Amino acid sequence: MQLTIVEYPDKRLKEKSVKIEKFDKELHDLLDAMYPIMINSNGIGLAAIQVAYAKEVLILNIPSEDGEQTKETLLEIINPIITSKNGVTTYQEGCLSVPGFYEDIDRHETITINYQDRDGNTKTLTTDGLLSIAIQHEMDHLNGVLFIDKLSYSRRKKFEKEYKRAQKEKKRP
Ligand code: QAP
Ligand code: CO
Repeated sequence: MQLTIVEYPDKRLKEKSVKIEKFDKELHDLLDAMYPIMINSNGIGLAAIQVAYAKEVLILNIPSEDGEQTKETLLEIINPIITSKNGVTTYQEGCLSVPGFYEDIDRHETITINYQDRDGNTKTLTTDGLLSIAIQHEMDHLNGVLFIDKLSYSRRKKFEKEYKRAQKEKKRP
């Protein structure tokens, strides 16, 4: 399965993802293909829509305190729903689909989610810190929402200008 990362302003990033019903080889192949592309792109989180699969699938791999990112802490989250949330926290977010741009975004500080693992087992997770932020960021992707959609009008304008400029720069021969 050869995947590539879909980048803004590709319209596919606006698609709503659909629930996973079958926890079969096709799902496992997708999950297994998402991991290396996330790691090779220096990512800590990836939603399936970012590789053009509009399915409620996301993976997260938050580095430990010493900066090490090991597959042992990989989280595979299918069909997540937030069942409880508390507090507010701000973090300078980025996104593999919006390369080179980072902005402060407000999120819930602590969340509890219900989700399924790759075998369809139901799980509950309560978390805060970077993992909580990353889960909320990735869950937004399932609804076709990017972190730049949460910016104020003026910051969004600043983003569009900077991003277009950077894209032109990229395309230069
Ligand atoms: C989502 O983001 C996230 O611009 C995951 O040039 C964001 O992995 C989780 C990345 C904020 C927690 C907090 C971005 C890599 C990676 C770039 C990412 C880039 C290279 C973003
Ligand atoms: Co993202």
